Amino acid sequence: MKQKPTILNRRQFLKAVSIGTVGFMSGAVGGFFDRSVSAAVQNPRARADFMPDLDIALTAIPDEVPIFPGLATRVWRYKSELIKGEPNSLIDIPESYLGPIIRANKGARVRIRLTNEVPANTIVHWHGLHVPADMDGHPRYVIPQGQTYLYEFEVKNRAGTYWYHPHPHGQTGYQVYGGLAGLFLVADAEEKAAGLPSGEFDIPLVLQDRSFDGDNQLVYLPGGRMELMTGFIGDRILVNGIPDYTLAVATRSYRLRLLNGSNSRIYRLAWQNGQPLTVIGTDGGLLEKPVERQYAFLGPGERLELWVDFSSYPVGYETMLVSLPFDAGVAGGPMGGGMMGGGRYLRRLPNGSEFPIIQIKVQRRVTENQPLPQRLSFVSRINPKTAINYYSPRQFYLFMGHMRWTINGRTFQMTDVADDEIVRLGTTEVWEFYNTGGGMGMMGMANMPHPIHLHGKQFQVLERGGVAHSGYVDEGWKDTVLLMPGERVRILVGFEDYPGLYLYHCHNLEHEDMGMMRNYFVKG
Ligand SMILES: [Cu+2]
Repeated sequence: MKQKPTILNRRQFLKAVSIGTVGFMSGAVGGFFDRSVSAAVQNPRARADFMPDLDIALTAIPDEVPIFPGLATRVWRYKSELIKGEPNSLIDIPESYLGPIIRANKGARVRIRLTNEVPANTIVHWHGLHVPADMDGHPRYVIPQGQTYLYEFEVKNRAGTYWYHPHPHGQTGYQVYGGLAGLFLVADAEEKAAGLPSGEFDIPLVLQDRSFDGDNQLVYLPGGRMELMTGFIGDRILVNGIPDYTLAVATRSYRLRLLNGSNSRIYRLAWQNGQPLTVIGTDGGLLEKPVERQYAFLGPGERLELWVDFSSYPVGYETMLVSLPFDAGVAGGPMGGGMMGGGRYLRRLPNGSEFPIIQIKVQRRVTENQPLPQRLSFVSRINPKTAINYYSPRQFYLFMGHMRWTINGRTFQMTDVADDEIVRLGTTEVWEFYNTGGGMGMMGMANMPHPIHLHGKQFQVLERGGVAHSGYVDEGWKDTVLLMPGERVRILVGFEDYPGLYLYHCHNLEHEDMGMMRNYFVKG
């Protein structure tokens, strides 16, 4: 089961990462991997008879944007153009450099023309969407600068908060960090019937952490190799690409759609004033009914939808959405990933520290309001007994081997699939992930949280075991599930509709880029 560490990939990765320490977004970073694999696979499935309801040109460009007073910040971002569709299908978040919000109805046929104008190979992954394998943004489909990749797919997902970001192997962390990410919101009749706050009362909130130098430029992985083991942790919290984010609200209810778009930071969300969180949705859309939590973890890649009512507060009232402290595990020795030890670099806002995320100000009084719906949607439970391997789940051990994070001791190879990574189209399975951590890191035992993401599928969490943690929202549909050190999670996943090669991986983007990612093959 164990594989030898792949020296070539490791070198390629370290090379890719070193770019970040010498001037972010300023140089050419393309061409790290085998072009014979990635060469110009434009789109084998584009069909002449595809009649899109929504047609969008999405272009990745280098740009400079004002984030702080003074010098503009060099970023990479998505600019977009609506070629066909309702005007509100494509919305730029005001004052944000993040990608536009793409809005589509369930059942819509979507065409997206991705053009690459950044000096690196790239490809876009539609995180959470159930699409054919060659529409999913697998790294083998990367396109070089100057080329276009045509996506055509039908939106089969239920209403929910999905998102998109680059997925070139070894450079995902760098490119997402640079600004390439956006929301993909799906609507349907069931969501509409639920009667949730909409329009200006439905607020997208993309949470990311960043570090900037004295010239307002992004700094990536200042901790070098040590920081690869833990993942990038920034010292500024940005919401929708904006620092010190303030949300001015009216005295009424809101729907807040939270995405953790950070490379590796985990948030333990709570209201500063002690009121519980009212959670109405997760990765795969609305829950059946609202649930309350004193706090909730949000790992990289995960989404959480909150309902909150400010009607009982006076104008002028202020509160905050905060991240509460938690034990973020240890990688690279007992000193917490170089946070203090080794003298290599100082992390001012370590993972698991306490900080404000969003400042809320009640700014105006309104009289109309919408109550919290007691019924949100229908979530069809997968019967565990329908899983073909219910009594012998497919097992995945997450641990460090040879100073790299692995899944079952393996790391990513572009088209590699092991015998135990092949599933049959039309079946349902139980997959069991063990965060065994363990192994020796660079300076000792390595134990870290790992948010595990499956491409192309929504799944249901069957049960958790191992160490006991609270604060998860495992209800409803998920595409990313967080495992704290020592934890075990069983999920139920169905392999419907589409055969082909898909990814599963840790969504700590530095872990992913290191190769904590594998293919699984859906055999038709
Ligand atoms: Cu990980």
